[in-house]
Amino acid sequence: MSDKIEEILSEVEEFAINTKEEVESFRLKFLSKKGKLTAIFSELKNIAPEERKAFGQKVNELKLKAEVKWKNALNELSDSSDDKSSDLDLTLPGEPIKLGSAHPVTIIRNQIVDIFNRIGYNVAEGPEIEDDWHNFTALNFPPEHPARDMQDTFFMENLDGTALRTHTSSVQVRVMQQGQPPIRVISPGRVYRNEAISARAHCLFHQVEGLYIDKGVSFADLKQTLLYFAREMFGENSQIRLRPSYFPFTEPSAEMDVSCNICGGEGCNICKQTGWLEIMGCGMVDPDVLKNCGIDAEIYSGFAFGMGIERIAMLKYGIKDLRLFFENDVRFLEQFHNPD
Ligand code: 2NM
Repeated sequence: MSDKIEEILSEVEEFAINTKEEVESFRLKFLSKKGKLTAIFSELKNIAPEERKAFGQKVNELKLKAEVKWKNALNELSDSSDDKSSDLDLTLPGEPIKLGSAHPVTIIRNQIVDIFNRIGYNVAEGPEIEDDWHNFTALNFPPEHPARDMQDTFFMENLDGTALRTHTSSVQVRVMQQGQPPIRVISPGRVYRNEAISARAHCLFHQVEGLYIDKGVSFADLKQTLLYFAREMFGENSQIRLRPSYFPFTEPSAEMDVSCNICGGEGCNICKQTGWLEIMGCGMVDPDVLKNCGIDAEIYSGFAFGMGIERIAMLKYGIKDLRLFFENDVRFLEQFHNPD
């Protein structure tokens, strides 16, 4: 019987295991229920009682050897295959998580909203699809005004008398209709104009418009409010200047420039050698607009202003092409971060 054990032992030792398949054939040959070791264990009962102990020990040793050989082969061969689990180093730091960032229009919009929140303005929002009355008529646009033209405005094909709003003044019309002065609101939002897309124009952009109505509101209040805004937005040394202009809904109307903070007023490419950057339009709300919206123009007066968010962002960040705002190229977007 001992010869049989020796024979199996040399078989175990000589069995070459080089592949996963051979690991399994080794197990089947020696360690499985139908394997040679199970068979030799069953011989135990045929052994003379005085030899049983020694025999049992030898078979156990043999079994251990076979098991160790099998387990080592199993580990080695699964290591060198596609299962890399035993190479896993749990102490390594993780892959950094890529965080998104706010869109530059969002960053600048939030800054503008914050600046006006601090002096008592609330945010008002309204529909992007407007009726003709809120977008034009209430704001003093005469029936034949060119802004009402197909070339400038996107009209809704299926809904007569409606269009995509061309400015957020339509929101302020709604605010005036809904409540009496004092009114202090800003309305940020998307606006749409039927323009050919270029580096300087787009059919979609973002505006913030502001409105302040109360008893005795004057042009001097407008000027001081805009100076405050310019210094908060562009730095405490900023200067402003107002140039006469025209809008249907304000009288008098003006364009506001801020001193160029890139060249400090010396003249550069950005300010086209003038030392000034055009920032927004503004004016005293036309009494007819107040009347159209249910506010007594004999008692109340107000000012309004409006600016393009992309334009402010272009000036602050030095962005040269308006189209970049709408392409969502991550290489552009990931350059902008919310100020702390
Ligand atoms: C501008 C320029 C000047 C404006 C007027 C009004 C309203 F509703 F009160 F009449 N809201 N915004 C306004 C005035 C907008 O944007 C260039």
